[in-house]
This record gives sequence, structure tokens and C-alpha cells, in this order.
Amino acid sequence: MNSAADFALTEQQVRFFESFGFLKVPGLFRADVARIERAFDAVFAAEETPFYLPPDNEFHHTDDPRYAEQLRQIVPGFLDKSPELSWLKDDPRLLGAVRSLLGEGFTYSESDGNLFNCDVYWHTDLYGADASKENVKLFFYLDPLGADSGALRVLPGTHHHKGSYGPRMRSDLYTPGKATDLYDIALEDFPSYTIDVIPGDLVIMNFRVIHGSWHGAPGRKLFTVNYTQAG
Ligand SMILES: O=C(O)CCC(=O)C(=O)O
Repeated sequence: MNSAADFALTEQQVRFFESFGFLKVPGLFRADVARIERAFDAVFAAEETPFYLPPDNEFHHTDDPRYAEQLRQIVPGFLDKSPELSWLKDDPRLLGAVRSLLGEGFTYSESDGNLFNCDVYWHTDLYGADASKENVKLFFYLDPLGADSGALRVLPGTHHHKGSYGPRMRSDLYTPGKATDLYDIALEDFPSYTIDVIPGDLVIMNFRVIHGSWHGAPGRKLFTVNYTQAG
């Protein structure tokens, strides 16, 4: 039986994460994709009163009137909704990766399940987080995704909040409508890195990194798991 120590990230992976604020670990959960996806679908099917993000949320957008009121369905406390998912919280692959980035004593700080029918404009995940500590988000995408099909795009290095680039981009992109005027380019054309994925890949991101997604098909599936550094 493997332990978290067996799944420590390499020195190079840790350096990549520290420099750019994100990392993809290809295929880490490939063997479990079928059961994870079955459980994901079952949790969404069991929601009796689905919660949708309010349609006036300025960071989410669709031109398709069918989804104007249903931009993003969110299930909070996602891993605890099913024993077929809750095992992930203690999975050594996940704990090994997180320990490599946050050190000992990190804490689990919730998970959510998402079905997207929209683009997601540039933002950080700092809202409501304890920004005095490092926070990481683990993304499990259940569809193969590229730049034109809703893959996560990041502005690498924007977690370096003591330099000038991160704070400048956060301020310029804070109001999506204003950002396009400031630069006279479409939001999706801001220089970024696209994290192509297939199901089973794990993506890890520092909460401070500016990220978004464009051109996802309706019903794009994602769940995320968050961890906070000890302290
Ligand atoms: O559209 C996406 O995949 C990104 C979702 C996201 O930004 C988030 O959950 O924080």
C-alpha cells in the first residue's frame, strides 16, 4: 500500500509550481476516472433543489439564452456527498502532492462540484480565503479540454503578489468590462497559458493565480478540492 511520501512531487515540479503558480500532474487519477465520474453524476442527479450562481454574476457569461439563468450549478461540500468521493480527501496521491507544496499540517478547506454552461472570466480565488496563508485548489476535470473547449487558462506568475505584475493584472481585470477597454483586446486574448487536460489529470493552482476559461460545452464537469497551509 502506498503512502503520501510515495507521491511527493519532484523538485522540478515544486519549482514549476512556485514560479508559475500552477502545475498539471498528468494521469495521476486515471485509474479512478470511471468511478469518480459515476459518483459525480449521481450527486448532481440527487440534488433536489439545484443551486445556480445568480445570473448577474459578472465573472460568468453565456450568449446562449437557454443557459442565461443556469450559468453554473454548484454543489458545495461535494466530497462529503458520497462515499464514492469522500475517500479522495485521504488519498495518498492527493496528500503527497499537497504536502510537497504546503508542507506539514495543512488543512482541508472544502470542495465543490460544478456544471458549467458558460465562460468564466479572469479572477482569483482569494474571495473569502485566508490570504495570510498559502491556499491551493485541486481541479478534477471530467471532460477532455483544450483552449477552444473550456480548458483552464492561467496568467502564470500572477501569484507573486509582492511584485508589480500580479497586482497590476488583478486590478486591471477586476472589472471585466473595463479590462477590454483598458487594452482594446477581448478578455480571452490576454496572454495566458492553457492547461489542456484529459480526465484523470490533476491540476493544482495557487488561489492567487488569475484564471478563467472560454468555449466550454454546456455541462462541462469539474470538482475542486481546497487545502490551506498550517499556521
Ligand atoms: O472554468 C473553469 O474551469 C474554472 C473554474 C474556476 O475558476 C474555479 O472554480 O475557481
